[in-house]
Amino acid sequence: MKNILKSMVALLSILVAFTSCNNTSNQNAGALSGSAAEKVYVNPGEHDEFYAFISGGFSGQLSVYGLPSGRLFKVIPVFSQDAEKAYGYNEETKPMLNTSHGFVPWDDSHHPDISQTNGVIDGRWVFINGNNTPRIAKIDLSTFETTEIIEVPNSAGNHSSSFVTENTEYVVAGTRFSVPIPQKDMPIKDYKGNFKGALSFISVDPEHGHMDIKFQLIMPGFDYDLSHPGRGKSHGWFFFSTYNTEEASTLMEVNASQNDKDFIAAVNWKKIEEYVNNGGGTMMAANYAHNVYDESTHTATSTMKKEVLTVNPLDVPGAVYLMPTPKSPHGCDVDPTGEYIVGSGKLSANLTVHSFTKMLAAIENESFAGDAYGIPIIDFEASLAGVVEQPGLGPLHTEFDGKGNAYTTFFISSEVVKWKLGTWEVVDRQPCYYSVGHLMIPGGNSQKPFGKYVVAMNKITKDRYLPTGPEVTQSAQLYDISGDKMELLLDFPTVGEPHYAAGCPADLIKPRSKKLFKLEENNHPYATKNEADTKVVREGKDVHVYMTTIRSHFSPDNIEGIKVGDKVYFHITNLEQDYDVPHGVSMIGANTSELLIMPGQTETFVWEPKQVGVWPFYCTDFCSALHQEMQGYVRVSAANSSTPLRWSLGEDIE
Ligand code: K7E
Ligand code: CUA
Repeated sequence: MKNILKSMVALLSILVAFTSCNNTSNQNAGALSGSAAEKVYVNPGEHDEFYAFISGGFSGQLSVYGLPSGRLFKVIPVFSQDAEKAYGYNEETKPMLNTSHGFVPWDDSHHPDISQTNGVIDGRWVFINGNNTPRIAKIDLSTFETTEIIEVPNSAGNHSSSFVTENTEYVVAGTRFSVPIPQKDMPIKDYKGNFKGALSFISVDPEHGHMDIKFQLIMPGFDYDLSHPGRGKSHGWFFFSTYNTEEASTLMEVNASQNDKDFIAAVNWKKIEEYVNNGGGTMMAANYAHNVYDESTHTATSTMKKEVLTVNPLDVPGAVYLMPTPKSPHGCDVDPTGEYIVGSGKLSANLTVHSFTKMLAAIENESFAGDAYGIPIIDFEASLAGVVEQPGLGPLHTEFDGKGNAYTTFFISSEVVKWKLGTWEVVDRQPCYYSVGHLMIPGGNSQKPFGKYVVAMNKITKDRYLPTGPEVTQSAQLYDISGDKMELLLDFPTVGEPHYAAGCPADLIKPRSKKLFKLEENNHPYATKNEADTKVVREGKDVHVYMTTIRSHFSPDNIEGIKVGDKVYFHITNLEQDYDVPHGVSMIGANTSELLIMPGQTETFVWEPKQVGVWPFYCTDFCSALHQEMQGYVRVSAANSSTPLRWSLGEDIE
């Protein structure tokens, strides 16, 4: 009880500090100099130097910005339906949102990470996690489309995800919430010792990027919060921060804050991979969706997988260790050399930095301070590289500039603090407006950061923008970090709540960006490749419309013989073969979104007419001077009518 009271007092004082920091108004708001404006100004028609992929948090999506301008280019739909692009609405992409719980049209996405080769960002794919219904998505950076989503079984609150190893061997997904594995009906109070935490290593095919769960490490029932890969000298290892090593299941704000230290778990995945390749591990029954979008058929398929390989850490001696880390660490960040692992204890006054070299020595010397469920706990001092003393309040996340500096966000004191690796001295600090979460330096999670800018992503904006009612935008802030002192350059609003982001030089992605889909490579089963082949086919109550678009008409644009009670599939192929000429289509009363069809692509929407009449459809994307003429009619007759099925373009139906 005394402990509980103590923690409550500590938490209260943090809350007070938090509130007061947000009450201080933004004295520095007007302090931007002309040179700051110049640094973010991108001349009209010119391109930004960097792409930034910023997580959409509770929007479930991923937004694409340019840096330094902060201009928003695109919101890539990932885990949530997007009516603008028909994602999750058209027949082709609905399977992307299939899960073991059925169709789940929303998620909470936190941590994008760009694929790497030899520890350097390669710009091929970006991965991102769905927290709520555990999933990992892959986005192809030639099309900027979500092309694969794999559900993660035995996981809940898929938060210490999705970070890639230095050759994208794996994208790693750790569970935030421990759960019964396998799931079963049991009393919540029996959590301790019975619930487990799954850390999933999802292999990525080096050529096609196809994802597959290679193995799941079944760990003690802690909360696995953040993770990062080892790199360089620590390549082959993965680090996960934990909290709730108390294994509490209620009043967590108090009960999960009892232990003075929680852990950073160090996992030697190379060792486990070897064990698994030699037949180790236990195949366990499971049920999870694997959804793949095929660019040639422009269609996604969903397959339910029925088993997953699990590994008990005790079966692979020398593979897993626990490094004590003060006060419920959140961020778990590895520097570009792979030597330092930074643990950000949310309730700690100091930042704790572990040394990979010292960790190996401690393992060698067996400098252990006991074990947790048989997993050795390394002596705190033995792996400790150093401590950044009292840098701020409420540390969350750290990024690196590749020049020996680290940048840590402090949620409570609302600032970014720059400090030196090795000497642990604080060298600069800049306020954030307000309550910063993650930060991002392009390439910051790799061996080669591009240390020119840091983007801070804020939870609260208060007075920074014109008010928009009770709901105000979340926001990012851009700082120039090329000099000794950070300089605030720009605020820009974000879509949803930004958690992490990933950035890279534009030149990595720009030359590979696809301009159109080749019509001759379109293998959609309902593709229509020229107007002569357009038709309408009735199969019982299902009617398939094979339709094409080209500036500025639909073919056919008059259809008769549809009846109330029919299910009409509009399969529309955009015949255009020019860059940036999509056509849209929408049908009155359709219980779905429009389609937005890229050149050479086929998409399908379903319309179930409920009322007799003559109903128009039209193009929704202003595609030409005669866009407004791009329209057509469908005649809907009574269910028992004998109106013949007919279709036409440019002639009257007799
Ligand atoms: Cu927002 Cu990475 Cu989900 Cu910290 S987490 S802020
Ligand atoms: Cu086609 Cu507007």
